[in-house]
Amino acid sequence: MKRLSLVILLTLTSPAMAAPFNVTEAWFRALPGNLPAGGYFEGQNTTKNDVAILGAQSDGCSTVMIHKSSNSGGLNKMEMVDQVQVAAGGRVSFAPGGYHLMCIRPTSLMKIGGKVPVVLHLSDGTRVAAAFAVRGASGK
Ligand SMILES: [Cu+2]
Repeated sequence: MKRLSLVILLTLTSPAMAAPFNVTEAWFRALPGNLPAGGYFEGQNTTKNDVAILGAQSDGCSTVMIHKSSNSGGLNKMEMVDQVQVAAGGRVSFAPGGYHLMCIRPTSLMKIGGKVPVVLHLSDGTRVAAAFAVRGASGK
């Protein structure tokens, strides 16, 4: 009986549950003029279910698309992606040279040194909000 109450106590005092989908190291690469800004982050699916990232929206962009960069035969190309699967307990990396958010026609919110809010749309209906730091062309 004593052991049981100890277990209950430990459960009650465990740290707050992590968000079902964690977004960290989020940033945009802002380019001069109205050029599209690439958005990068590390995502972690902490649930026991597979999910997919279906899209995103941001007040910092007229439109946000999901792109994937690749290099074949020395040729860099970029294509639109419908969704990005993230397995249960898995991670996904949006990084230069691979998956990225493409912020089309950035708004005046996209200022180097500032932050831009982004909402990711997941296949389970979840909306994940994250603040993306705005960096310059060098990624700094
Ligand atoms: Cu792109």
